Amino acid sequence: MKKVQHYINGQFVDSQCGEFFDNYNPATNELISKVALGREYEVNAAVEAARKALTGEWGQMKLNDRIALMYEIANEMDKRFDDFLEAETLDTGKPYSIARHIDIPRGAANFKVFADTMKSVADEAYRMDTPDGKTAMNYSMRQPKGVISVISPWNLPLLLMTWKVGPALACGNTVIVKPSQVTPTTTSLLGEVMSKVGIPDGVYNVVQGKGSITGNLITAHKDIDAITFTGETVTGEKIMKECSVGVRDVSLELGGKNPAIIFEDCDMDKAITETTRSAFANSGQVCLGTERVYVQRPIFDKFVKRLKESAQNLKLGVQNDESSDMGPLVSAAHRDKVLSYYETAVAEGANVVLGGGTPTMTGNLKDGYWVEPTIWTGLSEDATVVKEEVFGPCCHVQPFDTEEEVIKMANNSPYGLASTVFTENLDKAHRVAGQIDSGIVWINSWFLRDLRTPFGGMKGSGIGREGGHHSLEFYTELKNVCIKM
Ligand code: 6OD
Repeated sequence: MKKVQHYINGQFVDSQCGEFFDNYNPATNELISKVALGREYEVNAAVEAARKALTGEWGQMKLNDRIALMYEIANEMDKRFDDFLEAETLDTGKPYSIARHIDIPRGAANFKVFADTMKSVADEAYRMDTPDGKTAMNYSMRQPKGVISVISPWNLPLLLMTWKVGPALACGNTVIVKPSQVTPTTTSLLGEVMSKVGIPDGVYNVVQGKGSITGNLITAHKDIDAITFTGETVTGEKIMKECSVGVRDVSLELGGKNPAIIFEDCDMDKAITETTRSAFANSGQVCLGTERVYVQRPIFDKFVKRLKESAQNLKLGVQNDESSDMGPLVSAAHRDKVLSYYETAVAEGANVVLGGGTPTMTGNLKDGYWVEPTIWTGLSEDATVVKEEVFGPCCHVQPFDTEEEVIKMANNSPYGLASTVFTENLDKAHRVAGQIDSGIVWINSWFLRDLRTPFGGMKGSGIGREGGHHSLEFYTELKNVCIKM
């Protein structure tokens, strides 16, 4: 049986206590690997190695050499594209058709973009008159924040982990990564890449484990300078509380209940294509995904009919079937949670336009964690599935009459991560984008990412912005030097 180990101080190791936990293929519920369970010993060893590396070869390295290493990591990831693809799709159950175009290329891109960013970091300078008639010069400089812990989720494991490891290393920090317990493998594979390209020992560390054990040990460790986390809002709140001890910095990318606003003057084909993606891609397990769809009344019936037809055409299938569009959910626990939302929707009076249960799968797929793509109408704004993040392949579609009304509906949420607006009217697009409370607004598109732009959420969707130069705010300390002439 394959083992997934920790990567600490440049070495792949089992846990000192010898404990492992099971990792399953979501499509079949078959055991695919045994994963080392990190406890205090491993967390302490990783923190110690990461701290030591800050003052060794890595800490002394010239910026240009560090930037060159970032490109080498990206190149090596590209060379091992198929290994990453295989590992990621087995852990998550997502089809090649998604991982090949989204997850895996973004792994390498996340190192390249921050290597590029570091080439153009500017320092500020201010000349001043001093009280005794002389002159002083102030200039700012950035230095690495120190040891950063990256706690990454299971929905886009490689993409979201490297989105944080990329800038952390490019800025000269050292990292301790704790991937989700259900998707451990690509984090470990990245250790092989780090070793191959010559990243010094202790710079990139991985401690595998469960959130309730390993995650808690990491967030409570006072020698970790900052934590960056992507995941559920409730966990984010706990991490933030923990980080208040020792006044440690935190960057949080949390949940969403993202609205799509479809105006009657939209290009219907575009709106259908993009909303099918935003609601059902990755089996709805994307924090940026659409779960609330608001459609202007004159086109409501037509839109619902066409969205249903489009979602009906999605082919559910295993990861290495090139023709499948949608895989299973990531775990049995998550499947049960999503199905319980499906039941609640019906209990609260939803009209089920499509799906609402589990599909009939055959052969060894019978035991996988499959759910149907689901569309509801007819619920009120207070209904559970209209308010809470489901994180499954589902959406509720509701009519609206006026622009003013739909902006209120869209903003009626404790979250504020992403939104989409479909209209061919440029003025309206700008006007509406300016009034929606979300960190990103996509007009006539979805998940179109320029990695230099600020990315993050408002309200309960997170704290901080990452991307391009914005990532420097979290991954560096800004210091002022004042020189009296
Ligand atoms: O594209 C990104 O950089 C990003 N952070 C996406 C987040 C997706 C959440 O599921």
